[in-house]
Amino acid sequence: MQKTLIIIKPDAVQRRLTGGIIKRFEDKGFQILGLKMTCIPESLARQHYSVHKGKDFYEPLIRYMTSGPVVLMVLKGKNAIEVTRKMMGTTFGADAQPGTIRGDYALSNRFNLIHGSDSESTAEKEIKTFFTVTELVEYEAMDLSWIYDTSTGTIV
Ligand code: IDP
Ligand code: MG
Repeated sequence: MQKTLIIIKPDAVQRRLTGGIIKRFEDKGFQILGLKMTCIPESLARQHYSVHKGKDFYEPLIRYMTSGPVVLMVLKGKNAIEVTRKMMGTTFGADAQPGTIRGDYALSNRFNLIHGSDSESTAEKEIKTFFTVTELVEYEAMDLSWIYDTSTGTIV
């Protein structure tokens, strides 16, 4: 089972899309291990997006990510990183496939509502950056055997 960090970005919070976005991930079968609302300090935003440092969209991106509260979430599930990114849609709102979060609710190249980790190593790093150990709850999902076929001893 994989874990990933999701950020419901300031535009999504202001547009009251938080609940709808969380619902999509819950409906899919992902388990929420951590959830909180916060404002990301500028230093943390710079660190989180350091791969984009020097690009023309870096400074506006930092202003965007620090412009209001965000909702941070750690999700767990099979192939969580790839599946959540598929559910998010491609980066630019106007290009994103209908049926995805960005495809259904975004038009902007920058204000695209949501972040999701893009690899196992970044997920591990990002989860540690935004959540303390005590903020993450490992608990048994009672419906696990209906989300997946667990009858053979592996998760299918
Ligand atoms: P991702 O969020 O789909 O992984 P990245 O390429 O990692 O996309 O870019 C990080 C964020 O920076 C995007 O989600 C978007 O908010 C913003 N961004 C990326 N490319 C552009 C651009 O060309 N113009 C404006 N903003 C951009
Ligand atoms: Mg990215």
